[in-house]
Amino acid sequence: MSLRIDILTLFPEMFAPILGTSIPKRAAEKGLVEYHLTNIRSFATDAHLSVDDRPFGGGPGMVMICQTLFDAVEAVEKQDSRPAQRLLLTPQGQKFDQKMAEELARQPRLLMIAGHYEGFDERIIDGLQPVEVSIGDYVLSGGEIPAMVLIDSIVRLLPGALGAADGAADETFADGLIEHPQYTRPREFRGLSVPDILLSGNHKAIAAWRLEQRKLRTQQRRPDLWQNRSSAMSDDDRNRDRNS
Ligand code: 6GU
Repeated sequence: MSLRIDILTLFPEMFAPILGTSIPKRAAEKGLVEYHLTNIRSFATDAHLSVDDRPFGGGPGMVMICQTLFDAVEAVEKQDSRPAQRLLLTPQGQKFDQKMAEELARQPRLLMIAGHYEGFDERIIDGLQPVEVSIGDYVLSGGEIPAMVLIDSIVRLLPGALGAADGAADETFADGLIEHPQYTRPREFRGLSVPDILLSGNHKAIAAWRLEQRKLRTQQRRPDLWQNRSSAMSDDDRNRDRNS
């Protein structure tokens, strides 16, 4: 069964170039995923087709109203019997990471709510009980780009999404380490050469060099990742690490 992704947004047109390109496009063509875009505004009921209103208590900006979002979620969920994991994109959410991508890639159906404006009426969160997700500590104008970030990272994890040659298993973050350096032809470019070991044909030595590079680069560039990895490891792992 393929993964169904519903996207509720005021700007469905933003998604076409991303979903229609590269891996997200190929995954849909292969039947691994289906994308369903719904414009929240099509559930507006007043003459102005309102989806937002001024905040009670005053303050700047506008707040997404309950009615259009509740109606949209209920209507979209009825389109398919698979239960949907509801996700709401907001800078107040849990920080998205590779582990969350892996969990979401195992679901039968995801329903992403991308808001705009200053925020959501809190009763949307209380009533619809979505998992609130953020992609990092910076402010974006809306949840559309974050939704696309989630979709890209999730879809490429679906079995068969990547060509046999690609493979997601040994990439950065799969095991808490960033990637080793890569080189391709020519062997020398403007006086800069490729490390000799990569031209040696000794596959065991190359694998060992790459692992060492990944560890060194993780320690130097991402001490936060290195710390997490060390504290997650057993004593056996640590001894193996020290002796390798
Ligand atoms: Cl999910 N939404 C918005 N508006 N800004 C963000 C974000 C989400 N994640 C980081 N910044």
